[in-house]
Amino acid sequence: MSIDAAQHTRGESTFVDDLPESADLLHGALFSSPIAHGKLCSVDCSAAEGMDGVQRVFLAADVPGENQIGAIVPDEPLFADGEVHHVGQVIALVVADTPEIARAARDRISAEIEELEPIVCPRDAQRRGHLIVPSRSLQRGSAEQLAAAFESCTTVVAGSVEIGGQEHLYLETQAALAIPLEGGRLRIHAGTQGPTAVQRVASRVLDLPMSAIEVEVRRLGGGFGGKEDQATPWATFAALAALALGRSVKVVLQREEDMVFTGKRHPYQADWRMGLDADGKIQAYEATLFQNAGASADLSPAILERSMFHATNSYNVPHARITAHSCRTNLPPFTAFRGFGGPQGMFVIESALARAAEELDVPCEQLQALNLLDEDDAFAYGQRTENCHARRSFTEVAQLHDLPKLRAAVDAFNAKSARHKRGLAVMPVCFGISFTNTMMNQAGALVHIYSDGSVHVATGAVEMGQGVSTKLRNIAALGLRCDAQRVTIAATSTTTVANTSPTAASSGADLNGMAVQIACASLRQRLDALDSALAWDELVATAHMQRVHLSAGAHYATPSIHYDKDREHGAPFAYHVYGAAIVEASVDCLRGTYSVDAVKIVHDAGRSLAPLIDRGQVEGALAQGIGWLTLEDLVFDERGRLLSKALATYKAPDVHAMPSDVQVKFLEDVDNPAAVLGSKGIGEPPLMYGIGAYFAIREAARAFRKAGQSGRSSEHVDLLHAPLTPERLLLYLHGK
Ligand code: MTE
Ligand code: LUZ
Ligand code: MOS
Repeated sequence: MSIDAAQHTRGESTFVDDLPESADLLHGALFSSPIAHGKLCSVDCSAAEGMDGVQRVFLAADVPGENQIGAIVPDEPLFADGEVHHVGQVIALVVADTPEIARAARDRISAEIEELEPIVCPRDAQRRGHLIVPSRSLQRGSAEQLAAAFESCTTVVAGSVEIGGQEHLYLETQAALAIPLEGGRLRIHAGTQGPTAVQRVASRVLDLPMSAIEVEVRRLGGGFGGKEDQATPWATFAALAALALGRSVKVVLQREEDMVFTGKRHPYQADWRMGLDADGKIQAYEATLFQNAGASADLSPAILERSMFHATNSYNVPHARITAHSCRTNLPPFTAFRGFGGPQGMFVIESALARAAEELDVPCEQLQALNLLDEDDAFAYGQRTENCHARRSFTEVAQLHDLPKLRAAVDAFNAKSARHKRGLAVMPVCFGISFTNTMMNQAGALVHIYSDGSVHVATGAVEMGQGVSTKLRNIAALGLRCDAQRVTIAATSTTTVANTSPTAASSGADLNGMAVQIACASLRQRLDALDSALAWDELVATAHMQRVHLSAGAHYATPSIHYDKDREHGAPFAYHVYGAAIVEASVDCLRGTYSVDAVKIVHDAGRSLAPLIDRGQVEGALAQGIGWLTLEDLVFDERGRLLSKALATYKAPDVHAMPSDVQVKFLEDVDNPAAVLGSKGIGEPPLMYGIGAYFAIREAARAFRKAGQSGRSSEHVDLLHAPLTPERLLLYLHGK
């Protein structure tokens, strides 16, 4: 069980907005652009400044250092300056005695904005040359070989898809509290996955050394990638005001502000072409990805890279070319979201396979099974598979649940039923673990054993509900050979472990866990040197008496990973996670409603560090994946305004959206030499099982269309776009 579970249940766990408030606390509210693209001519703050209880209004000119927060590309001002590039871009910060006064004052600010034409479509942006970074192309085999492979194929299919974005909907909205300390220093309590990122950006904006800024994170009420980079501005606003006013300042976004101001999962568009030989083997695959990056880079270039890497999912594709454009539009900067571009890349090849299966009139799972990765197969980025469980997990899930029988049952049902149809899809997943940016794959730990035998573990890992603290505690207890109950996990702080990567890329437990293991091993060695058979508490007390150093720090850097961007070649991942899911759905074809009935998963979790937590991660990720492709419809209008900006207009998956039958089996007897104690990262990969829900529903709907076109059973109907909402499904079922 999670070490936080009891506290959470009792309502005792604290989040940023629960921290004790000092008497001098002030509150911030943000005035942002109502216009997606325009010239910012003037801002009138006089009415706001004149209000009782308003302390100050901050604008771009009030930034003491650089008005710049872009981490990968310096293209994102903290405050809009001269121009606005998306709706919700912050123009001014109001600081007042209460949150109510701050918001009322914010509502009295006005800006004169000369509207310019917004771009909302990534293809438009690409056509006009508005790219975040130069486009990239990843290739397996030469261009000539690819062309020849297409020539030799007996089946070639091609198409286009559009994939929607996704709102993170973490329960705790973006929040930060900045406290001025003596000597011009600051402490920031931030709801961030990346305390060091907040520290670095605040230092740049405030023109202070990083050592003058402490960032502390107790836990997050969910992050899901939405706080990997995008927790930074709110913390920086709070810090700026706290430094200027010498008082504590809190900034907490309301739900609608959070939905409008912050970036989400990237919408993508893609063109693809796939060639198969007479045996059904994929010989050639080509995809062009158009990533809607929004108005500034944020993490888009890294996300684009992962989309490319995962564009062939679990398949061995001998000739491939993946071209990817990161397109600058006038929407909020899209950002990390569980899967980090991988899901979009995988959705495209699954669309191609589904279409190929229709063309060949065979069940898609037959084509999938034929093309799975085996040991020592190559990915398009050059790395080869090692300890590959793609085929094993696919075969196990098929055997465990008698896939041929499930398939026959679906076909039999559809033959008899006119209005209700069923569909089935298998979704294999192969996901690389490591930050694709090799430099980021490092972590630190600091472990203290106190003289009474209790243990304090500090790392750079942020607890966001994923259970990393529980895993770290288990690793420490094993390493020290003490009872897990003696181990406490510290709040994450830049003062205990420095220069940390964000907790992301499903590698939080991997990287920080290794550092903890190393620190504990050196402590244990010191205790073992006492050569005593004493029990833990006495052993520690004795060690202290004998002046043994009972603290240890350690650093871990993932060995042997590398990637050469110029050659688009390397081995960026420490290892891959594999699995497969069978998804069954049924559709009421009169009403366009559907249900996802069953999801049966076989997943490779390695040797789990906490089996119950890993099961929860699989189920939670699955729910997010199903929601992304079926219910969650992120809608912007042509002027770049978010229409789905409340829970009344944005349908998130609830318990009813989850299949009543979810079965998760972990592969048994699997080891992983590349991660701590043989474990595997688990946070992101299972999200992609949700892709199967889309294809299962789509298959049911196609069965209905086919039945309506008597005799012409293999007639091609266009692929649907995602998400497959009931509205979209109804149009497909009854449209022309
Ligand atoms: N689980 C919960 N409950 N809350 C979260 O915010 N984030 C996910 C995943 N699982 C998340 C979660 C994402 S996007 C990642 S990258 C991983 O957890 C990060 O944690 P880990 O690296 O410790 O697995
Ligand atoms: N963040 C990042 C990530 O910076 N690089 C990655 O490769 C990554 N992958 C998944 C999630 N977050
Ligand atoms: Mo997760 S998208 O790596 O925060």
